Amino acid sequence: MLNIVVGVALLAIAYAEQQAAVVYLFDPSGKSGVSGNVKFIKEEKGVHIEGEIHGLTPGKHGFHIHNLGNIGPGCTGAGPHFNPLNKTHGGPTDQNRHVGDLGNIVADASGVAKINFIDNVIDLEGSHCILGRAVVVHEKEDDLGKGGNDESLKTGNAGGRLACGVIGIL
Ligand SMILES: [Cu+2]
Ligand SMILES: [Zn+2]
Repeated sequence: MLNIVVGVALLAIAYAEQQAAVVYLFDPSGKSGVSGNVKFIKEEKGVHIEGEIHGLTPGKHGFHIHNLGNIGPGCTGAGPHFNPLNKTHGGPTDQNRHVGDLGNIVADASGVAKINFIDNVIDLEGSHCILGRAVVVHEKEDDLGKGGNDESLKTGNAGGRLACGVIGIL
């Protein structure tokens, strides 16, 4: 009996502590036609990122958390990559990366990118918290800081911003 009570109590705590966030991405300027939904679910190994983006050209597109949840003026209002540790731009598995550097998503021949991976640098609380910031999908491939020029170490040369959205509590 005590086992059951303790078990139920632990389950309740686990449930209450599960954190999740969601973002709807679109182009505020209406030009790109790119849109989608992404969820962020905190798990033991990190933050599980899952979703789907439509309307892309086939291939790789830079996918980042940008600093500000300000998309009223368009996706440029989101500012630079979320970088609380003041590092240079990199890929998701690099030691030297912005907290917001989530690498590339890959669109198939019909322009759909299915997203499903875990990142253990972003968080839904604390100093790496992404809540209220913006997700941005870019025109081009992110070179992950290996492009050999200054811009590569800032933005990965990922080009224009096709869609963005503010990350909200789910
Ligand atoms: Cu970006
Ligand atoms: Zn970056």
